Amino acid sequence: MGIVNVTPDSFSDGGRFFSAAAAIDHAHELIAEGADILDVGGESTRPGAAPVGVQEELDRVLPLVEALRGVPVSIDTWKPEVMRAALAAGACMVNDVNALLAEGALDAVARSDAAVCLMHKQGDPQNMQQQPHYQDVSAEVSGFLRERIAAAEAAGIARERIVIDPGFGFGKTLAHNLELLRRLDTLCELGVPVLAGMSRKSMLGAITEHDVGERQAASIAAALIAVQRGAAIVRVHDVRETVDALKIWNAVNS
Ligand code: 7PM
Repeated sequence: MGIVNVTPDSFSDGGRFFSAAAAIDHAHELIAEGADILDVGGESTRPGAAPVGVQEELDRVLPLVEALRGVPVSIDTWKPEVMRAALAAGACMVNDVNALLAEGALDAVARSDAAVCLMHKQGDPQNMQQQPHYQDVSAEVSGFLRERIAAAEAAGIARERIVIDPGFGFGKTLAHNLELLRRLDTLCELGVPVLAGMSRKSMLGAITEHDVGERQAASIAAALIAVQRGAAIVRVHDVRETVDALKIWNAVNS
């Protein structure tokens, strides 16, 4: 899953792709590099990110989703209105960092035939990194995602459409993130594909002491480890490099 942020404050590409034209070019580059799906986001959800209104988010993402008809696109949003509009414009997946908890979100996805990623987070971008706290982070994240799978199925979303994600960096300390990566296999026991998104995140910066622009090797390592521990999808910025790393892993495993 290649990342296409259409936001002015994206933490890792500094809004390089805020214009639709630049984002469209980048999207096609990522497909050429081997991305299987593109995650299009119009509201940054990194710690401290400023909230974005529905219309502003729609204005950012719809031109891109429409221009990418024919390309598998995931819409990275928690807003049901944005989900509905992006699905109508051709998106085939909803990537919801809020696990369809918003009013109307379950219904927006249930009415479609789209896939959905249900992600765990503790708190919101404005506060989630202040005091992350868990008794047993792996058990609590698994328990939450188990509940969200059940809620999605109860709303009529078939299990085959569901992906889950522990939400690295969303209300987790470095220790929590590492524990979740170490025990990613327990998440895989829930019986649906697992998505892992660690690309260029601060957890990697904390370990390597590199700034966001110097975290490519760490991001590739993290993606490979996630796949080795059962992840079916990795959400990355550096598609070409990650594809090559996973080709080596797959060659060893074939
Ligand atoms: C902190 C830093 C939090 C960077 C979020 C980010 C994920 C996602 C994002 C993820 C899924 C960024 C990310 N991260 N969707 N969207 N899983 N499913 O790249 O880990 O800005 S936003």
